[in-house]
Parts: sequence; structure tokens; C-alpha cells
Amino acid sequence: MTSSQPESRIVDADGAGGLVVIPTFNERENLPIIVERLLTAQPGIHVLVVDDSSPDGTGDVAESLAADDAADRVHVMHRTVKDGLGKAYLAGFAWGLDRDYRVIVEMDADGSHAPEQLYRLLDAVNAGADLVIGSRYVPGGELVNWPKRREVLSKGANTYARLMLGARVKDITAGYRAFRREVLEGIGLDEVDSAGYCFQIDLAWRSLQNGFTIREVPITFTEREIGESKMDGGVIMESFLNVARWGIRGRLSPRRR
Ligand SMILES: Nc1nc2c(ncn2[C@@H]2O[C@H](COP(=O)(O)OP(=O)(O)OP(=O)(O)O)[C@@H](O)[C@H]2O)c(=O)[nH]1
Ligand SMILES: [Mg+2]
Repeated sequence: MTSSQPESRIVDADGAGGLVVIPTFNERENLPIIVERLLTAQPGIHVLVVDDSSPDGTGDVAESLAADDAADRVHVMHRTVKDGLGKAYLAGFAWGLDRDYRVIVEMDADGSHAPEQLYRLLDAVNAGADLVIGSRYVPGGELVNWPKRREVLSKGANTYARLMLGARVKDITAGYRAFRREVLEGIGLDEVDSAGYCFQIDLAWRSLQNGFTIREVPITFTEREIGESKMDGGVIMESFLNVARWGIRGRLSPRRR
């Protein structure tokens, strides 16, 4: 990963030095669209698809995308169990940290996170932020076609987390993020056990607790058009209980760094 950019730049202008981890479960129609959009927007970036043996054959689709990319930018990890978004991301992060990527990005496969806006996150990393969250709830952030009940649930979850944790992050559940590798190396990923949505809160909270800076940049979040959501009641309950626990623990013990 050589760079012709000034040394202060963490990711190059075309995305080189960055790895986008895309977890997939039954996204065969969405995946080729999102990967093409991503490599058009950031031609130097690399992609790791983490597929949990999707019954619809998403894993094979990912393999053919990897084989078709002459520049070897697309990689695939096949996992045998479907044990949630968090576990898939942890496996993907470990793969990226084993290599020399300087920034690791989280992005959904379903089109909710526009690859064309990734530059906003990467610019903020280059400007010095440790973790950048693509936020729906800062000025300039937008929601497109999201059902009202999902919006209410999301905003409620954010308010609850903000109050319980005392964290000044507007969209702490958001799944469009860019981490400097030092963050992922420094927040104790081995101890992370959250599976679903809560995983996002968990990582943001650990980042703050370890003294890293979080910056939010506005994004346009678009409801998926193809395929099914994997959101369920268990995920909501996990978040509710864990956030309360972390909030109490955070108030009892000082910051780790
Ligand atoms: N590998 C893996 N990927 C998953 C798993 N659960 C969800 N995903 C992927 O994670 C991303 C987000 O999942 P979604 O179902 O869109 O969940 P969501 O965005 O919270 O819900 P919606 O807003 O309703 O779409 C998508 O790319 C999914 O395919 C899982 O258990 N394993
Ligand atoms: Mg989604």
C-alpha cells in the first residue's frame, strides 16, 4: 500500500489504505450493486465481504465479484454459523488488522449507506478523528423512505443510550462508520460480546471510554429496497439491558485512559 499523498493523510484520496467490511446474510441482489458503487466512488479501497453461509447463495456471488476484480480489491470470508452482525464484524476486523489497512469501515450491503458519501467519513478521519460515525441525526443528516415506526425506535434508542451513558453522540446506533486501526487495536475487541444493534453502541462506548475521539458527519440513510431486514425483538432487548449495565458501571468507575 504505497502512497503518493502527504504523510499526514491516513487514507488516500481514492480510498487506498482503507478496508470496507460488508457483512451479508441473504443479500445476493444487493451485494453486486453496493460493491460496484463503492469501487466507483473509491477506486483504491478494498472490500471484505463477511458472509454467514447465506442460504440464497450470497457467498458465491461474493466469490465471483472477487474473481472478476482484476485489481484484487474484493475479498470474501465465509463463516459457517450465522451468529449476528457483531460477530461477523469482529471476524472481519481481525482479518483487516492482520493486514496493513489504516482505516476499517463498516457498511451495510442493503444500500442504506451510500458509498458516494464515504468520502465524508474518510475526510473526517484524515482530519484527525479516531472514529467517524455517518450520522442520521446531525444537521444535514437525512432519512429516506424509513418507516415511521423504525425512526421512532431508532431515535428512542439513541435518546435512551445518551441518557444512560452520558455520551454526547447523536447517532450511537448507526452502522456506517470509519475506525482508525488504532481504535480497534485499543478497545479490547476480545471482550466484546454484543451480537446485534447493541454492537454499535458497545464499540462507540468503548472508544469513548478509552479516550478516542468520535466525530459525526451527516449522511443520507435510505431504507433497503431489496431483501429483508434482520432486525428483531431480541436485538432490542439486548441493547436495552446492556446499555443500562454500561451506564451504571461507567458512573461507578473512572475512564480507563
Ligand atoms: N454476516 C452477517 N451479516 C448480517 C447478519 N445480520 C445482518 N447482517 C448484514 O448486516 C447488514 C445490516 O443488516 P439489516 O438487515 O439491513 O439490518 P438493519 O440495517 O439493522 O435493518 P433494516 O434497517 O431494517 O435494513 C446487512 O448487510 C445484512 O446482510 C449476520 O448474522 N451475519
Ligand atoms: Mg439495513
